[in-house]
Amino acid sequence: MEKTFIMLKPDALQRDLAGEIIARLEKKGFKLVAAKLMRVSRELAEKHYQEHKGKGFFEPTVAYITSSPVMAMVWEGKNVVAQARSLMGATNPAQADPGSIRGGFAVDVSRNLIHGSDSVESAGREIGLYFSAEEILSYSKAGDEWLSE
Ligand code: IDP
Ligand code: MG
Repeated sequence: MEKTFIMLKPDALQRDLAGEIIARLEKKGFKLVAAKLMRVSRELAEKHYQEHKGKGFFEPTVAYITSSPVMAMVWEGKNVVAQARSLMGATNPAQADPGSIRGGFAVDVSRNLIHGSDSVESAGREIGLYFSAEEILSYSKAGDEWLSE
């Protein structure tokens, strides 16, 4: 089953939105298969955002992500990479659908609450940055057969 890397950024935890955001992913029908509350080091943040190195927002984004604890998670489900991005909304909350997480709970691109992998390939890379293989669980849930055939 497809997996994606999701991170609740420091503002999500500081603003008490962790439960609300996790609930949306749960209610959608995705399965949480790994989670840890952690402080991201500068070294890890630079690896995470390596594709943006050299851009103007790189340094502020690394500072933001390392400023306070985050919750790193792996979620599993059918087309979860694209569907989680859809639940998150556009990168800039000002342009995000108001029903989305970023559109509903954030106002500025520099504090957009949540990270989600942008492709299956990125998901594999990002999951590997934050989790070891043993930390990713495989289990069935009672409602699995009611989510897809
Ligand atoms: P994404 O998080 O929707 O994939 P990316 O373009 O990959 O968006 O940018 C990574 C992160 O960098 C964003 O989520 C946001 O935290 C930050 N960021 C992107 N563009 C800007 C900007 O123009 N100003 C400030 N921060 C930005
Ligand atoms: Mg991105």
